[in-house]
Amino acid sequence: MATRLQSSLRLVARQTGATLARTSVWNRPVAWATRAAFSTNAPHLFAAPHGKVAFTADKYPHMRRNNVFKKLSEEDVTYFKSILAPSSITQASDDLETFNIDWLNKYRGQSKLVLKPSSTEQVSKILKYCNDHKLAVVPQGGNTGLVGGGVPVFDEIVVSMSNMNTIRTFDNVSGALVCDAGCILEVLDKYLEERGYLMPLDLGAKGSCHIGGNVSTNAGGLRLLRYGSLHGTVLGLEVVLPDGTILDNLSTLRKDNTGYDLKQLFIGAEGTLGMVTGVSILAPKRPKAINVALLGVDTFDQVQAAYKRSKNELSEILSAFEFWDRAAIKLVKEHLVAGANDPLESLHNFYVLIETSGSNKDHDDEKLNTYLEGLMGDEIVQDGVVAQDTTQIQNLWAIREGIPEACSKAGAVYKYDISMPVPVLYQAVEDMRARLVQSDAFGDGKLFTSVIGYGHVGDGNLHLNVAAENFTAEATALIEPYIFEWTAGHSGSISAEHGLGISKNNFLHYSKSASMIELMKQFKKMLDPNGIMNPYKYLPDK
Ligand code: FAD
Ligand code: 2HG
Ligand code: ZN
Repeated sequence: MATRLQSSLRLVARQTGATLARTSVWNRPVAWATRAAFSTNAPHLFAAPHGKVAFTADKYPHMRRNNVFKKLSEEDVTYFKSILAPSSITQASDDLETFNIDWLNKYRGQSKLVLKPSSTEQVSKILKYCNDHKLAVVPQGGNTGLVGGGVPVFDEIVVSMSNMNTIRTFDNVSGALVCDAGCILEVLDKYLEERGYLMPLDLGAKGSCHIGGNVSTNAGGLRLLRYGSLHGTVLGLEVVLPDGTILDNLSTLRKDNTGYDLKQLFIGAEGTLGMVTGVSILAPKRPKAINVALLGVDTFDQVQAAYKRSKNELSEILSAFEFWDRAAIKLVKEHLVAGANDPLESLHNFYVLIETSGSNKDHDDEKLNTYLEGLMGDEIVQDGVVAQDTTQIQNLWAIREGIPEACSKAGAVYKYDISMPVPVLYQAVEDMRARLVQSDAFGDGKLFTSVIGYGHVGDGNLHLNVAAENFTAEATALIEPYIFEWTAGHSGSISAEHGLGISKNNFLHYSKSASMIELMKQFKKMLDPNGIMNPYKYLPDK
């Protein structure tokens, strides 16, 4: 151990030092690939044949179609044909599957119609018609959501934002970007890169998800620690209300204290209050110097110790502090997610990925070097590497970003996205494992094959993934509501960043009081009196 520690220390020190010599670890002949290859293919990478994904309505027989909603008729389609180009209307059953099935292959709706408006006015006409005729609607962005919110439950009409993808304006002085809601996150980031800026959020699904979807889920992601949540970076929104009213609040101002801040209501509303058609967002300057280090650690206490020190010693240059466990790296290795090759020599109980971003490389290198030497010297970490160039930076991130895909390849994955005080973060994983072992439900040939913990340490956000052979009522009953009770009992939130959709709506009371839920219902009623926007989701129906 001591020898390994010694050599690890040298390793990190040499890599962050002025000469930036490459070490044997980085010279290993591994097939590196870029992470974009994964994310741009996200929706269908591991999709089961569609016929095998059960209809949500069959899987959850207690759910009933609300017969207040009208069934789609030829007359309705004729109207939509009068306002949209033929290529913006999808009715063929094979083509509909992409829009009916979610990224996890868990939920499957039965929509017979997908509309792809190209302008805010078209969205307005669609919603007004649907509202007048009580046709239910599901807004859809990149369909990468993880709580079943972006796909229909029954025969709702899907309104896809994929044709609304124009960048409207960019202010090179303030960094305010105004764009259509259907712009893909990665495309926006590339656009900003050419102008010396970056998007203030980043996530593994960036090659597929839309900014409108990000806003509607209030996505957190990998750099929230540095740039904050969309509740702070979104400057304004253009929203079409269910009755067709266009709410133009595309402000580019940083300060505006005139009245209620209405845009906040739509950030994280998951398409239940209206359709977001335009987004104004504040882009920070792109950092000139980026470092990424990957560390191997023995215990979660040491992960916390490393995090505490990073806040002190890296402070203003710290831009991400992520962790994952041994079960996660095993799945990444087993399923060989593109580009995700582990450069550390042996397996560790925990891994920490630290990113620093700043404006002066020498300054950042020195700070990181001192920090890492301290961690090694005090035996807080056991091994580590620092990326030497952009490709290696991408490769280290590919391990982290590949975990959701690797988990999904492990079978049917139950996903829990919970926030809580950092000291109890990993206890949730340990308690869940212990519970499944005690129930004789964990291991080869048992109901569950893997319990994985990873997430955003800096945000107190754990992703607990439980891989099962199949999604079954028996498996579900072993983890729910247990995990929600556990979370509430530890002062946490049952949804840190993925939202509620159809998988968490009935558990909302674990995180919000009865009076808060009642007020939410009143907002919904006021803005969407016919309940046409994304029904059966978000708010409790029990
Ligand atoms: P969709 O999935 O299409 O829709 C999501 C919800 O928003 C639905 O309820 C939908 O009805 C609504 N909606 C979409 N567009 C609009 C619109 N224009 N107007 C109104 N409502 C709309 N999430 C995180 O928070 N952090 C992560 O780090 C993260 N990483 C991920 C990594 C992977 C590999 C995957 C598959 C997902 C990840 N997610 C993450 C979850 C997901 O990508 C995000 O929630 C994303 O923001 C969803 O965007 P989308 O365009 O795909 O939305
Ligand atoms: C991430 O941080 C995402 O990688 C996805 O939020 C987490 O799939 C998950 O559970
Ligand atoms: Zn996350």
